[in-house]
Amino acid sequence: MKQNFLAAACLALGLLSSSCNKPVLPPEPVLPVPTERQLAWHEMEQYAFVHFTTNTFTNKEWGYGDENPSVFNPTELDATQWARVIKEAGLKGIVLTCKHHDGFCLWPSQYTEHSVKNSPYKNGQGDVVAEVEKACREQGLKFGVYLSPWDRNRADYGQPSYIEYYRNQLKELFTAHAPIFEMWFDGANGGDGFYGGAREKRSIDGRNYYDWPTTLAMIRGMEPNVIFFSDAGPDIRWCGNERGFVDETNWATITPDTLYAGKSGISDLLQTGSENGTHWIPAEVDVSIRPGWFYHPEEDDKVKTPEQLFDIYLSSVGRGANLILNIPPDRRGLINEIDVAALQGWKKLIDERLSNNLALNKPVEASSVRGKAPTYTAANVTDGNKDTYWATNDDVTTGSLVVDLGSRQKVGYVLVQEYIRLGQRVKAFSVEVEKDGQWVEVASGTTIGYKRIVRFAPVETQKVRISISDSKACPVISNLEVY
Ligand code: FUL
Repeated sequence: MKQNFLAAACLALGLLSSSCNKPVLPPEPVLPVPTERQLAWHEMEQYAFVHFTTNTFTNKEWGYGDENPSVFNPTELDATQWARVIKEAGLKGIVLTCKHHDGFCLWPSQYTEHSVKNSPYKNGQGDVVAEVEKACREQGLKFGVYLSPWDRNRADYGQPSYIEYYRNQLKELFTAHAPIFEMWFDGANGGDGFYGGAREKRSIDGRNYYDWPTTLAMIRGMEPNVIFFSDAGPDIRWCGNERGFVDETNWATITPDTLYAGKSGISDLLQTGSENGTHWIPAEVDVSIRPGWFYHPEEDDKVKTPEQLFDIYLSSVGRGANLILNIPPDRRGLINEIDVAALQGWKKLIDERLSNNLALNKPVEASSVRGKAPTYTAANVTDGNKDTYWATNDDVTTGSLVVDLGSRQKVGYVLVQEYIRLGQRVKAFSVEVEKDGQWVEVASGTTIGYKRIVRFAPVETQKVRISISDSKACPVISNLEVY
């Protein structure tokens, strides 16, 4: 009687093997692993970038810094429209260019005259940063800031006093608009600029001039959960291109030293990360819905189509990166109707193709289960719970999962996720479908990471198998979806 009770308790707890002799401990993490704030960032998956400043009115991409603030005159600016369109597209936040390279500030900073306060916008009484933040809060979107380190307007750019100016502005933003989920540090620096009338080329030693460690510590003190973006992290990295993809092989791990070395091939490295990188610094894919980052009327016929945006989704979110999709408001201060239509079409494609998970709550069989313990059972991958996972014994670094869809279904996508709290592991996998009693390979890949979506020519099948053929340690899979 007592033994039966013990066995039942063991099974209920799920922590012991079916023989109930010894506890089956979870796999040891494969280091490095993400921080809590990085995990929260991974789960956002996609958000918007909004580029808007005097460039919108002067039709430039990089303002020189000598623009008269009077050119900034959006007559119908409606931040609520931005936030609504962005939310309806399925994006989870907005990162706003509070100041681009021209130095013009979208808020009435007390430290400069080069801002909205000297523009016709709301007769100098407007504050675009505050309006966008408020609209984000109302729509349940997160808010992030871009503040260009390179400032082509400031006379003292290149001097120590500019660093103080830059930090003062960060204090203004982080004090008035907390919580801020992401801070974008742009590495661009073209050298020449207005610089208070000097109109010259200035070169700075980017690695030392900004004294980033002090600046980041200051911000972290104000906003402990902020995610810092820069080419090299520290929290998230640039993906190495502005065309909307990371490599099919995408490690969230990388060694920051290799990024600072300034050698050729850095873009390739940023696109793949490194299998044995020392830090968890996942990639963010930044791309614009239009050719430029700012609105230009002549690009109205070059807005990406819903299909192009869907491809970008698969090559960013579908490869374990996050997507920051730039949507630049036009001169009225509205997201243009053409962009709105493209976003709506894109959302429709995602909903049509990736919202009816045929594998949800369907039975799964695994090649083996860690210690034969229910805690690590195969069914954890289809239970819709991201906190449960299937794992194998430590000495098993290959394995497969077969999901039975219950009846023949037309399938064309498989979505897989590793339980990244225990590190990124998988190096090679394949997807097969059962056809006339045989397994037929329809796709294969390398890394999985936070999320991997593979697309293949649609096929009818009742059973789908995912096989892991190479992994840094025992595979730990939290989710498997089929569409
Ligand atoms: C680049 C900048 O130079 C572009 O203007 C844009 O802001 C892009 C997101 O980053 O480095």
